[in-house]
Amino acid sequence: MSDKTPFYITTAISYPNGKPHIGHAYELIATDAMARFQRLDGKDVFFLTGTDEHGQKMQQTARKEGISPEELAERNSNEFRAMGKVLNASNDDFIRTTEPRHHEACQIMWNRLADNGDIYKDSYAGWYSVRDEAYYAEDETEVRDGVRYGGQGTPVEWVEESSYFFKLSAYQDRLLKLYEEQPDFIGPAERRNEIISFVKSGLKDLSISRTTFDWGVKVPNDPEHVMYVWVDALTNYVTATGLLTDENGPRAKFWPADAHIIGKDIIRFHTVYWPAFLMSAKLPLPKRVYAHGFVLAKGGEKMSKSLGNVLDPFELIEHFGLDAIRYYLMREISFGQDGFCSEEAIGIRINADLANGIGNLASRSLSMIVKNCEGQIPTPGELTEADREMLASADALIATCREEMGKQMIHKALAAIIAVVSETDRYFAGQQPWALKKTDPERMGTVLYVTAEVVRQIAILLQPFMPESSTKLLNLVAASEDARDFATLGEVGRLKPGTVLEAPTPVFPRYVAPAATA
Ligand code: ME8
Repeated sequence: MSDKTPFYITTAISYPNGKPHIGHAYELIATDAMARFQRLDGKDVFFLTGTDEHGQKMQQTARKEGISPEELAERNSNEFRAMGKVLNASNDDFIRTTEPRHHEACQIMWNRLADNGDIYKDSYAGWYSVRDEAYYAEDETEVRDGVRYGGQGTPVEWVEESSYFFKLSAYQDRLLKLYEEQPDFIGPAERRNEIISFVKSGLKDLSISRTTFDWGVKVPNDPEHVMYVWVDALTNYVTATGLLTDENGPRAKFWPADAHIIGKDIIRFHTVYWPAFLMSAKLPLPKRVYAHGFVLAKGGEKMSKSLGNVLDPFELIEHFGLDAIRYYLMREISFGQDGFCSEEAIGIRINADLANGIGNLASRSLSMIVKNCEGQIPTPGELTEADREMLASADALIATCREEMGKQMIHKALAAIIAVVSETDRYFAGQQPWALKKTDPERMGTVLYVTAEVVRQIAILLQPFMPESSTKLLNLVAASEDARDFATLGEVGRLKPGTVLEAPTPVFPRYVAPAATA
C-alpha cells in the first residue's frame, strides 16, 4: 500500500462519433500536465480518460456510415487511444462505456437512485438535441428559418415517449447549498455564477431513459428502456475506481475525484446533474469541476469542416513537434478562457520561449562549462547578492507553481517559470561569464554554476508540460534519474560540483516557417 495521498483526475470522455480534434487534444494535454505535476509532487495519481460510446448521436452516425454502432465505437475509440499515445498522455486507464464493468456499475448506480426513491416512471414530451444529447425546455429553444434550435445552437426534435424520471427538482436547495459551502466546486468563477443562477431559476425533473432506440445501458428490470446517455456517461468516473462493485478494491480509495476537467459546453451536466446523482446514490462528491474554454481557429472562428479551418492535432505535431504543441496550448491559452491556435502564433511563441529562451540559455551556459571548466560542473565560490537572488527566484518557483496548478491556472504556472528564464538571461548577460574567463575564472565558475542550477530546476518544473524535452534538459545537466521529482527542487538537490557534462545538443530547434508557395 502506498502511503502517498491519492489524487484522482479525469478528462471528459469523448464521443467517438468522429476522429479526435484539437479540442480533445487540448483537454487531454492539460489534464496530463496536471496529473504529471501531482505525480512529481509526490501524490499517488490516478488519471482517467476514455470514450463515451452510447446514445442517439452514435447510433445515427453509424447508420449514416452504414455500419453498426459497435463498429463505429471500436474504430474511433481506437483513434482516441492512439491520440493519447501520440500526445504522450500518462493516463492510468482508458475507459470505454461499452465495457461490461461500466454496464454493471451503471446498473448499480441506477438501483441506488431508485432505492433512494428518486426515480419514477412517467411519459416525456419535449425537445431533444441529438448533437448535444440534451433536453431543452421550450423557452431554451428558438426557431430560425423554420428550424428549431436548442440552447447551444444545435437543432432539436420533438420527443414523446414513456420514460423514467430522476427527481432533480428535489435537489435544488441541496445543490445551492453545495455551491455555497464548497465554493471551489465549480471553476472558473464565471461558470460558478452561471450555474448558481441556472439552479436558482428552478430545476425540473430529468428524463433519464429512452425507448425509441436501444444503443445504451439497459435499465434494470425494464429492458425496453436504455439509460439516458448522460446518466451512463457521468457514471464512468466512478466505474473506473471500481468502488461500486468492490469498495475495498485497489482503486476505490480514489473516489471522490479531486478534479474533473471538462469543456465549458458540458458544465451543466457535471455541476448540476452529476452531484445530484451522487447525492442520491449517497456517494461523496468530486472536489472540483473545472471548465476550460474552446480552442478556436485564427480570428476566433469556431472550427468547422465547411469553413476549412479545422486544425488537426496530428498534423500540427508532425509539423512542430509534440512538446512545442503541448507548450503552446498550455502557455498561450488562459486555461478557462477560449483561445486561438494558428501556425503563425505557434511559431512565434515557441521561438521566443523555447528556442531563444530556455534552449538558448541551457546551451550557452552548459557549453561554456564543457569548454572552460574541464567538462565538469564547477565549484561555486562565495555567492554574491546577485547569485543569491537568482537562486532564490528559482527556489521560489515550486511554491508559485503549486499554487497556480492547484487552481488549474496552468498558463500562470508556465508564465512564472518563463519569467525566471528571462531573469536568468538578464543575470547571465549582466555577469558576462565570457569576459570573466580571463579576468576571474573562479567567478566565471560561480556564475556558470548558478546558471546551470537554475536550468536544472526549470527542467524539473517543465516536465509536466514537456516531458520529453525536459528529460533531455535534465540529461544535459546530468541530473540522476532518481533526482528529478519536485522533492529535489531547491537547496537539497543542488548540482554537485565535479559532475561530468557532455557537450549540449540543441533541445529546442528554432522554427523556420516553410517558404510560402506561390
Ligand atoms: O461532450 N476546444 O464529448 P465530446 C476545447 N461525451 N475543448 C473542446 C472543443 C474545442 N474546440 N470541442 C470539444 C462530450 N471540446 C461528452 C462528455 S463526460 C462524462 C461526457 C471538449 O467528444 C468538450 O468540451 O463532444 C468536452 O470536454 C470534450 O472535448 C469531449 O467532447
